[in-house]
Amino acid sequence: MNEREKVLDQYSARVFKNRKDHIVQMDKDACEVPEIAANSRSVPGIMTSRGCCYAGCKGVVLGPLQDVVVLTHGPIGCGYYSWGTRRNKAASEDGRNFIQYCFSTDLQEPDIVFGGEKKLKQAVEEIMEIFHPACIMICSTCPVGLIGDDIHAVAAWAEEKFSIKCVSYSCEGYKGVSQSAGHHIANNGLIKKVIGTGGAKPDKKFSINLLGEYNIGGDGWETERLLTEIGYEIISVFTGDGKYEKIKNAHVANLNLVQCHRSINYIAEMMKVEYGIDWMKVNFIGIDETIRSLREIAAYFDDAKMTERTEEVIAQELAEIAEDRKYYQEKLNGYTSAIFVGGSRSHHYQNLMADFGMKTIIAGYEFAHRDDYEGREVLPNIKLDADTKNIEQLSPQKDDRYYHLTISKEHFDALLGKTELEYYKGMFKDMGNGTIVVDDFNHYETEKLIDLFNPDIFYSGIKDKYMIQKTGTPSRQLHSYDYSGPYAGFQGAINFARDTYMSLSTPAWHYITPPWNTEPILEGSIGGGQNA
Ligand code: CFM
Repeated sequence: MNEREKVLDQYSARVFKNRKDHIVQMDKDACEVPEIAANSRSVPGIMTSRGCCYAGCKGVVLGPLQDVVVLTHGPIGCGYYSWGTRRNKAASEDGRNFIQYCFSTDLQEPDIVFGGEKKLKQAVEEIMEIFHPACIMICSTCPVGLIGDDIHAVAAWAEEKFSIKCVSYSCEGYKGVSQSAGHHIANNGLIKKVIGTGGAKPDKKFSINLLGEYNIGGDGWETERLLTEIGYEIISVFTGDGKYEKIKNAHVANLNLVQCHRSINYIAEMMKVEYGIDWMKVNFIGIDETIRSLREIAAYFDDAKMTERTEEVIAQELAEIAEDRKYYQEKLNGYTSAIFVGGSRSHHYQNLMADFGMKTIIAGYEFAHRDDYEGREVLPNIKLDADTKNIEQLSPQKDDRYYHLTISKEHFDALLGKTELEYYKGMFKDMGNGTIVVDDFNHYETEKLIDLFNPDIFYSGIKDKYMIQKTGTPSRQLHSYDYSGPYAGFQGAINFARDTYMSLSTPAWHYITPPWNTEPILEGSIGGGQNA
């Protein structure tokens, strides 16, 4: 039995049937890129680490917008628990930073019975009176979808009455199988109602949008610093420390950089059709990956001065971290790691760990799709199920007002295949033989894999961090960075290495005896029914 089979062995026939396709053990000789089941419903009753559709829309994509009031239409719990749980960092020059507030309509039982639209209008009126923002976004939670409040009509009313932008999102928690559905819904709303409404004309030469960068721990700021130092003009960031006022003019940029493919690829693809803007998959997590990304951006613009400046900045940044880099390479070389995060970082951070000689032996995404594992070449083979079809698929059209091409067809074709221009290779290609990949991992699988592989450190999130530490394995959060960061770019890589080395050298872990070493283990199967 290999490790994969040992994990699955505990499952009942029904659960086994579901989970077996979500767990892959890499065997490069048999198959370079295996197939994995992803973006499908979790098994009911199993402790998954996923979030809901509302979390993906309100929390992930819209939450970081500093000049937008994001109003949760629903009971207070959804608003309260989605407030401040992600480390959205924003610095506002004029003090108008709404992300420190929690806006909710606080629906009560009578509203559920008689309808909540009145309360929603009242909330919008109050927001206008107290905060007078230029843009309000309304996000529905589960009960709103069930009772059928027409939030879109209220948004239209608000636009008319207050002459503001008001965008409504039917992102009820149950809308999809995970927060991934919410990313898609948020992308749709931004492309339909915000991007391209600012009126600016494309006239800047080295202008870019940074997509899928949410400024966790200040990563966005560090990335922006590097790009600006080279000489790029950043039109907008989606959406870390982002602004409605900037995103509405995102259509003028000459290149879209995609950091998190999972959450934002829809906007990148649609902007290509509407405005002709090419997109490039970048990764500013990891030293070698940051260098690769900067060089590929330079190759795209193909300007001698910018290419020279890119190399200057790389050399300068490398010189600044040289001593620390060497120190941590010596300290971290040979350590093994496990990494379970949402839909991008489990891949990105493998590159950063490799910079310091660490090897990832367990990896998994909560909610990524097959292309995030297997690469975008798999896209034509993905069958859309009913849950996916439930989300609106837009058919964007060319916008003649702003359509602009930056590079020639010949140059574009020459870059295809050589760079990650309009391509993402996925996680599998970077994983070694014998390593294991789990889609929509749960707590049982996490525990079992620690037992089988005994990684030196386990990166994941708050839901499993303490459970992992109880096994005597150091754990660091890669959603929030345990309040540290930034981890992006050159300086960020050193911060990450420092934090990792600190965790690995904490003597506390050696004093912990996992409970199963001293207490009798309850025997049983998982999922009920017959055993496999
Ligand atoms: Fe993209 Fe993210 Fe992630 Fe994500 Fe997230 Fe996040 Fe994440 Mo937490 S947008 S997929 S929904 S990189 S909040 S900033 S850390 S699960 S791996």
